[in-house]
Amino acid sequence: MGSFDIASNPHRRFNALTGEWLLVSPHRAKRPWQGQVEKLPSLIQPSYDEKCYLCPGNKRVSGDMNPDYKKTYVFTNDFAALTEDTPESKSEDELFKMESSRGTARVICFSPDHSKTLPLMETKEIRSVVDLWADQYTELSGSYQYVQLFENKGSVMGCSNPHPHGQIWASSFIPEEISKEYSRQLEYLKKHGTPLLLDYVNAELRKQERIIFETEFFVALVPFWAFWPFETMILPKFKVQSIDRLNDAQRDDLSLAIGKLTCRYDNLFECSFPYSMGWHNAPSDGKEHEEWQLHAHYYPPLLRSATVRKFVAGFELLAERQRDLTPEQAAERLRNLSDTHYSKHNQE
Ligand code: H2U
Ligand code: ZN
Repeated sequence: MGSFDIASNPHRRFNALTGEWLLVSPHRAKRPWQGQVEKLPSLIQPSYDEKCYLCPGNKRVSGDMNPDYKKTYVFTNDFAALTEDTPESKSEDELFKMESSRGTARVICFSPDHSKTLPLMETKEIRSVVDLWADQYTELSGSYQYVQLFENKGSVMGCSNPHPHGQIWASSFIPEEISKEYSRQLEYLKKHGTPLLLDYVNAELRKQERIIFETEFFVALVPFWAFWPFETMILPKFKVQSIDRLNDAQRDDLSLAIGKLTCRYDNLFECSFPYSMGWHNAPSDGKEHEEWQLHAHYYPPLLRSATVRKFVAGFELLAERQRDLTPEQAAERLRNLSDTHYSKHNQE
């Protein structure tokens, strides 16, 4: 038994943001990259699909017609998981606790072009999406305790349509993940007087082990406690609680960062890279939320190639989440990728 080496010995890492432990087994990841890396045929989509319910001018399942939109488009989800007019109900029974929930769900089209996913957009086109997220947050945070802005991309993530789009769910309650992050950030602020994620991003910038890239105002990194093989976060380098508070220059810079990260993701396995991503804005429950820092999480399911995904089963489902590839190895791979999309390289 020699001395402990974090790059090769099994260990547990603590997620400072959620308070959960994760098992890391780096010795198991020694094999992956010798294995064959399969390539999927690149997902070429037409700019307009007459069968797509999100394309401009097309009819949705509800019978409503989409307008001939030019940039972005928002509508109330025809199959919303939350309803605005749910009757009040609550049970405090210790074993059968429940409460009724209210909310709304919207679908947002990122582009009128059926084929233009975020990594294929110009920075100024991504900027329209950032502005839309900010406006939606402003509007919905006036009526709901929490607004979740997210994107489910790829059929492996259960996304039903390749047309570039995201969703927004606004709820009368603070959901579980947010409530965990709130407790941890509040506790940290009380102890140190500074926001947890601001101290975290500064510490990561000093270490330079998990940074993928930096822009003027933002950092993309693989968090120390990442669970998914290529999980990342986008973090601001300055104090800000929600996306609506970003100024013009910061929004432009964020659009650049989103373009770079999603492009590197596509380049990793030369495919339209699937993920679930979302913004964690401060809850809109009327509190100040000095503890909160705006951030995005990207959770991609792919492990070794476009066709090998990670499954959450066995020990991970029953006991504790686990990963093989270390966050440092994942960051190194993403750091070394190009900011030019592979489809453009291949055209040259
Ligand atoms: P996905 O990201 O899961 O594919 O979401 C697409 C959403 O679009 C889904 O939540 C909604 C579905 O309810 N939808 C409509 O609102 N109208 C339609 O005509 C089809 C799909
Ligand atoms: Zn479409």
